[in-house]
Amino acid sequence: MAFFPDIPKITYEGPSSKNPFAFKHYNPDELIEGKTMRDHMRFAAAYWHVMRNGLSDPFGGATALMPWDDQSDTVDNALKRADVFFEFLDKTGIDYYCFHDRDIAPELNDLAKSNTALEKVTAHLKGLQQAHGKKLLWGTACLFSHPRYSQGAGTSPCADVFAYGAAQVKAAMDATLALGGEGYTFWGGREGYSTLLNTDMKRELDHLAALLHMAVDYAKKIGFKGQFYIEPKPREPSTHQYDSDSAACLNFLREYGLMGHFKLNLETNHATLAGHTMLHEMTVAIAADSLGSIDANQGDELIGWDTDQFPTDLYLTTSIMQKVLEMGGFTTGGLNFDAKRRRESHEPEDLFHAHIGGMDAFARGLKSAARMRADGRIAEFVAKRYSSWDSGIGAKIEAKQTSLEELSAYALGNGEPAIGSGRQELLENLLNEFI
Ligand code: XLS
Ligand code: NI
Ligand code: NI
Repeated sequence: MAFFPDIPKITYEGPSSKNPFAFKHYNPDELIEGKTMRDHMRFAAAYWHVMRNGLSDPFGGATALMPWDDQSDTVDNALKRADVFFEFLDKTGIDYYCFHDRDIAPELNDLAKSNTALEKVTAHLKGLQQAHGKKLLWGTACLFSHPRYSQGAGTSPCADVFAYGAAQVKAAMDATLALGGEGYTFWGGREGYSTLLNTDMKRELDHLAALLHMAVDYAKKIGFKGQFYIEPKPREPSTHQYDSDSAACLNFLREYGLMGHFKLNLETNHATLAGHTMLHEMTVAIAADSLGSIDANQGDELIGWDTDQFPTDLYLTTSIMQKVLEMGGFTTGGLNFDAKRRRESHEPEDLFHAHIGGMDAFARGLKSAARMRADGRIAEFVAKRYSSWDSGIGAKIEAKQTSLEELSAYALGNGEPAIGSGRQELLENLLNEFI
């Protein structure tokens, strides 16, 4: 059945194509640094945005046209949506997807019924994955929409709510395992606070860590070998979210003995909400060997919300792909379009324009980053900038073979140090050569 009858299969036509339903830069089988573009990117579509986002905003309701969706919270409607979604994956050539339990299956009026609904949809998705050759990048549980989670799930002041959330995590992990998911994500939108007047922060953090440890234990029990991720975000919906940025997440994981079990799933718009660039967040994560996956989107500097726009900024995609190449590529992770169309882009074909644009923007970013690396001048400059650490007193400091006394004697005999220019403008000009 064709739910998008007017949309052809999107193929690569090259930069001179004027066809809006074609890739101008994303050529899945083209080799870059010896690996296909498809394998570099590992593009994923977000079930929640493609199938479930009606495009409402705080001031107005849904605008998205979804002629296939009868708007009922039924398993039948959920199964039909899954069929639509896989046609979308086929036509865009996206290999992976990500979901929350409540995106793919309805939350019914009791937990047992919701679990059964999730199992039914999971079985259907398994068949669709096999038939269409698609894979699950990661699954997750929605522990933020239902009113019971208004004060958190893993950090709820109410133990019964925590238990309910844990039950949802268990069922979502079962679904992820059944679908061969390569990862499982925790994004704690409500795991934070609105006011510290009513909050026992230490106790809440202990509980959140306990939930994550239970997930690690359960994964062992059921044989789930996928990668666990934490997705940082500073706020929205909570006033302060505990997993606020890369550094805060890493500190939390270290403090609670979870470093070996979790990597980070970094989202561009969350980085900017935290007052960082995505490049900063990636650099922090890579330094701790903890960059797992990416939620690819971009924010709007003029709005200041998590606007989850499709990535089109070539400087951004170049810097992201430069870091991905630098770390040796994704292993379990990928580029998940956690992005939505603007409310004004309400027609089904806009889903295609959005993803085509994001994929082409990343393809250009990948090519620019590879050109930059092949050229080598930027890397050479950085290596040279730090070359005083390669020998002499620098090497001694790095090897921890010196002391304040020795360095004092050295500095006294050395005169005023000479430091070279940082050459920021030159490097910015160089970067522009490759974009
Ligand atoms: C929301 C988050 C969310 C996670 C998955 O801002 O990005 O969509 O990716 O729960
Ligand atoms: Ni996200
Ligand atoms: Ni987001």
